[in-house]
Amino acid sequence: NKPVEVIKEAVEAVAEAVAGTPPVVVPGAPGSESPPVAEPTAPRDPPPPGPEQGAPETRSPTGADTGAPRAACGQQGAYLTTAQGARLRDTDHSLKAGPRGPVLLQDHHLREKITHFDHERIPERVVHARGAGAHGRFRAYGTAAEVTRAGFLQRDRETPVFVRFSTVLGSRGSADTVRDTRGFATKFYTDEGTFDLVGNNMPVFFVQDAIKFPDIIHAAKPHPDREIPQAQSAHDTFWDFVSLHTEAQHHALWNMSDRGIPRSYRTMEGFGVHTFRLVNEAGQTSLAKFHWKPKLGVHSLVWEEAQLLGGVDPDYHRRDLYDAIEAGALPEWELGLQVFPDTPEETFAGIDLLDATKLVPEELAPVQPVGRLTLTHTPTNFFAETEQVAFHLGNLTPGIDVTNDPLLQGRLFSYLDTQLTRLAGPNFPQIPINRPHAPVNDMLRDGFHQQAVHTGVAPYRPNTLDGGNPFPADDATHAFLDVPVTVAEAPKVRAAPASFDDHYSQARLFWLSMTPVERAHIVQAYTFELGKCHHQAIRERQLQCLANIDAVLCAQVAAGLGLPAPEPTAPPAQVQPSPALSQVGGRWPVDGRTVGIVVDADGDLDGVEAVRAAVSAAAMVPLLIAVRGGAAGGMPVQRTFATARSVEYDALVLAGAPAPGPDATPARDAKAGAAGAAPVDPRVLLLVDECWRHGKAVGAWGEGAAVLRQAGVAGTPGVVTADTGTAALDAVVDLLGAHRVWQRFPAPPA
Ligand code: HDD
Repeated sequence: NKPVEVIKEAVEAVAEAVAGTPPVVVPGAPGSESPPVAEPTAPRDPPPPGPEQGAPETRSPTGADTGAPRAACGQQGAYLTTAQGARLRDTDHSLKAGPRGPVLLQDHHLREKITHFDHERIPERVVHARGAGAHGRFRAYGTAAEVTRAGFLQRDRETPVFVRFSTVLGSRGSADTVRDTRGFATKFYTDEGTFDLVGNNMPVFFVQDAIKFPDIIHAAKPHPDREIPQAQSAHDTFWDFVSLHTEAQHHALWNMSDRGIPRSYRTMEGFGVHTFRLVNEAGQTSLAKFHWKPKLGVHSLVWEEAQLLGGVDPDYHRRDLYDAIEAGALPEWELGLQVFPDTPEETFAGIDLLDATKLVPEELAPVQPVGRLTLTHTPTNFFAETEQVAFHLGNLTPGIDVTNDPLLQGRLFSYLDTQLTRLAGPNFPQIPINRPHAPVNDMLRDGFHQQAVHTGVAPYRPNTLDGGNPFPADDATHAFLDVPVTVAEAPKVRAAPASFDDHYSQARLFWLSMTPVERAHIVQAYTFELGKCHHQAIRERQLQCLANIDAVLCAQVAAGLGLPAPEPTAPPAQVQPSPALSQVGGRWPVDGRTVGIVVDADGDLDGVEAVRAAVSAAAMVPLLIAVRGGAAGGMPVQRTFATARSVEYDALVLAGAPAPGPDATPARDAKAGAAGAAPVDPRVLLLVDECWRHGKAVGAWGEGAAVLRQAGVAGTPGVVTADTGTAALDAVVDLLGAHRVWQRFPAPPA
């Protein structure tokens, strides 16, 4: 569903690059009027990456720019070869003793081809296995210079980045729109070394100490006996754990909120979660939390949409990210810092900054913007880049250091460790996507898959034989500084500070900060998830936790489950709500949003043409939906009534009232006919019905208005009609700026 212009541009770019060859046509591309060309037979070089595709810069394993073209090894020249470069004449037939005879063991090409295939898969990430990535750039405003000496945060400094978004629980092939936390990991290839900010779309975490990480993940992953359910927390072991291990309640509440089902990676906030220690040029330190603020605002799906998408388009978030970049709607975030004084208590406004189950409300410590991230290119190759990228919290650069947060400390071990299995050995930093852009001279040698051909004889220090190289750096030459914080003399214990015992006050703060519609969604989410648990005792124990968060929350979930609401075990905490935590309200850009346009051969096709152009001009994606594929009035039809489902569109515009297609469901036709009007294809009525239920803007002009009447939604909030297509679109886009028509939900925001 790339806009045709983009496809055409890409095709032209490829054709230009492959000089002397006939233009390439993407066979069957929507709107392509040329017939598919015959398979090219004249030898030619591989095509270069498409215009929207990036690739890791080709650096030598030591970080120096080789100036070499990006062409991957294994894909050079015009001819098919073995892995050793011997040219092959046939890759379709095994070497046999006669055409009907047995295959010969001496067929090296057969064995090499199958062996390599057999080993194509690597272990998926133990968590965050499902993800999508993109290349981009980060430009600093310079506003962080007072608190950190980090070079990439100095004014106007531009740094290449690679970002990977992910779900936590599902396997590599799981659906994108499940209810889960999302990962938001950013690799900054700075000239002082690589800095990785490995965060989530939620500012708090389930556990306070990394030693509990295997427990929460074992509880949340599928049950070990039957390996179900996939990619979700709606099952007994998850709620068994979080109801017993009550420090998880705050994060669980975020997962049950709309944050657990984002509309898009592009509409998620990101959080570094932990408190970091920053150091400025003068050596002064401060504590800080990192935030990513999306330009498009924070928006979510509604639960029914998320569930439908799991079947209709399991790759929804991945597709959305790529489509937006390819359509030129480049995703953007502002990086911000909450800065706190570095006091011995390491608290701010009474909040323990080392406790990852706590956030600091923005009303108490504003998020100060320090730079802008723009994603500019999709990967050239998913495996090489998105799958092999390896993040690590220990990848720090001068000016940013860690704190004693026990969750952070354990992570410092885990990320390097896990890559040794996942990427099979210690040389994974040499994989192109992981290569630093700063020069590397590390004295690390040998190991599996060593790419570097190291020179010299003295990978040790001190030495004279390699002229003393490499030399230690200092402040002036940008050495990393381990901040010499005083470590208190204390007994060796397995214990947490008393402040870590408060498990409910911030969960309550979050709940009280939600608007009524967001609270209603939270109640529905808990009711769904606990309704999926088989053990009554687990439901009851979780209700007890909810009672300790808020009596109304508990009562409403209990009512949904048909259980009595327990009393809290302690009086509820007195907390100030933080309006910044709500995602309802405000108006936002609509870049990269998808507008479905229902067309009818008898409708106003000129008007459709104008609407399509206006949607594209607003950096949104128009998708034409018609009874059958091909073209309508010369415009490409991207969806038919058989392939279209409402959940793909952020808004719907109707340009006609299409009669039932030959493959429409007869029962619904009869019903529509009985209403006295000319029957409309029932799948169009379903589109309208679902869009309406999900709070989406719906517009119509001309005959399209008849569909609204027949669907029973005419004249309701967020349903507009106009004389022309562009006027209808204007009204729809205006509504889309608020993300949803919130008035349609049973509990509208106050
Ligand atoms: Fe983690 C991956 C984020 C706690 C152990 N984590 C991983 C990824 C993200 C996070 C975004 C995917 C990176 C990618 O795209 O490759 N993790 C977090 C956040 C945490 C957190 C925000 C808490 C604030 N993680 C955490 C703990 C541990 C781990 C406490 C272990 C003690 N995480 C891992 C891991 C993974 C990982 C096993 C799996 C794949 C990988 O690292 O490279 O090491």
